[in-house]
Amino acid sequence: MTTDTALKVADYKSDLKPIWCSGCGDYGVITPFYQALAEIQAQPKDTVIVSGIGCSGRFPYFCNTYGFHGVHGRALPTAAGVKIANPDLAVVAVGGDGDGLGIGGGHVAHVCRKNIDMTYILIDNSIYGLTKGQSSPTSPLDMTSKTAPYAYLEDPVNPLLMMLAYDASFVARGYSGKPKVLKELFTRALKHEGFSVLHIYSPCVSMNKQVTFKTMNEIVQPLPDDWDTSDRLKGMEMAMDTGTFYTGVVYEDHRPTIHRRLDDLEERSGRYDELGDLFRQYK
Ligand SMILES: Cc1ncc(C[n+]2csc(CCOP(=O)(O)OP(=O)(O)O)c2C)c(N)n1
Ligand code: SF4
Ligand SMILES: [Mg+2]
Repeated sequence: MTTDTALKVADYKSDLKPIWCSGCGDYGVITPFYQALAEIQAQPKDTVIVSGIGCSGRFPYFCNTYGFHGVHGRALPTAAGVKIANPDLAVVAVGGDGDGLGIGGGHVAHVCRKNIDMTYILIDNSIYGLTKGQSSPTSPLDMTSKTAPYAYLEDPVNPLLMMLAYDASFVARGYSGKPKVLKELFTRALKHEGFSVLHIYSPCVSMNKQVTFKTMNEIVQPLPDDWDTSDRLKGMEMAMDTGTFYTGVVYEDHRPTIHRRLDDLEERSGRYDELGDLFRQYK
């Protein structure tokens, strides 16, 4: 139910209009993101969007929240730092396939296993868009690019399988050609208490002529209605089916976040004066 004072979708848009190429998939990501922020009535003053570098890394500029456009590959550790400094903030990290799976790929495991309460939007276009078309960790085998003029000779990273293997506590997959579905996925990811990852395929219409809206439309399908989001192994099996791009919430687990574990330790430490004193010093 909304009231007159409720925030509207327009309240989450900044004064800067996105400068992505015409037809870029990222427009189909940011619009449902604004809608989800309005749906959960996120307070702009309590929301921080942290990004790495890339076309996708421009996200914070276009949102009427706090933002931090950091360095390439460091969206996750920077976002983790923001959350640790002020756990009351809602923190969202955003970045591309190059940012999050190439230069920044080493951070993923550690954020997943800490189960920090924040959301990661991984915007995948299988290319380095901003730097004009080099192969990325998700470029398919044989795809040509500026750096692979004949054929790409490496096998791609499977982002979904990776997030499930590292046991992120919420894993979903979406597609910028299906913005209505994305709105629901963003809403659920933002509400999840713990580390939520949303892997979104978002075609780059300028630099990647091989994985396109047309080729993606042929393989995108919703997960079955009776999908069991508690079955991680089944999720991993599904992630290995690279012929179909299933969208939806793949996996959800409700284990305590690191902040809850810390609170619990603090409570337990009350039994040991020395440790209790130490905690109080840093509170
Ligand atoms: C340390 C460092 N290395 C390389 C670059 C150059 N660089 C900027 S963005 C980028 C890749 C962007 O690709 P991706 O993360 O997939 O984002 P997209 O533009 O596709 O959204 C690279 C290599 C940089 N800015 N900093
Ligand atoms: S280069 Fe690609 S990813 Fe970047 S704005 Fe243009 S279409 Fe979008
Ligand atoms: Mg990219």
